Amino acid sequence: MSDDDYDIIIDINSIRFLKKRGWRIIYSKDKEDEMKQIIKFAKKNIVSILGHSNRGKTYILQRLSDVKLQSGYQIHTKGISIKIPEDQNILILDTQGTNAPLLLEDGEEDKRKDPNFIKELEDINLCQIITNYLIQTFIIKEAHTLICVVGMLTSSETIFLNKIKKNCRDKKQLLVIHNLINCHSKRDIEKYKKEILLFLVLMMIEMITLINIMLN
Ligand SMILES: Nc1nc2c(ncn2[C@@H]2O[C@H](COP(=O)(O)OP(=O)(O)O)[C@@H](O)[C@H]2O)c(=O)[nH]1
Ligand SMILES: [Mg+2]
Repeated sequence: MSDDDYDIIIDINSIRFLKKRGWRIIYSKDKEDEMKQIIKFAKKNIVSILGHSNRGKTYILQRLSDVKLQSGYQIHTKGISIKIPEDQNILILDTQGTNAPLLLEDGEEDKRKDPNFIKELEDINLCQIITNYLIQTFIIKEAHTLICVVGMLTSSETIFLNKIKKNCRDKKQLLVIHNLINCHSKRDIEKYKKEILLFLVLMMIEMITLINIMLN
């Protein structure tokens, strides 16, 4: 199971479960004491990753760090999942990712078609948005190296990147990976090139405006 790949999992599912059953912290069985010591004393370089679900975050972490982490469309990384590779001075924080399907409890799935449940679904969705916001804020603050994975730069990904850009003020290494797993044709790639150009132009305009404001 993919959970077994990580040393510690902080199972931040949704704030709506916080009061009911709390958030579980799962340690790998044979390493619990060792892990507590490492977290306490080691000054590791924190490498973390953010992005929508199924953008290849876990896959990329595995390829970059060469540690075993299973990825897959049906494998969902929990909350903040931590891996401390033995022979590297890094601590990897993998994250569940935004835009994931709603986390429903037993019985709620059957109520989906009930029109009265729609209001509840809105609240459940809001809880999940707030939870993701909490995770993002924590990761942006704590990571020394932050990797952001985007796909075809959808509007929500553009908003997400802008938010990261605004919040990464301290000396942080920021890497943006455009993982084009869903780009299948030449036409897709051409379209993507135009979108990225537009994004860069908008960024330049924003920077020039900022410089102007600072100079005046
Ligand atoms: N070959 C290949 N597969 C990828 C790449 N990025 C993601 N995948 C696959 O896409 C699926 C979702 O990736 P995953 O890392 O689990 O997404 P996450 O939810 O963002 O962590 C997995 O089956 C990955 O193996 C890539 O760059 N190349
Ligand atoms: Mg993952």
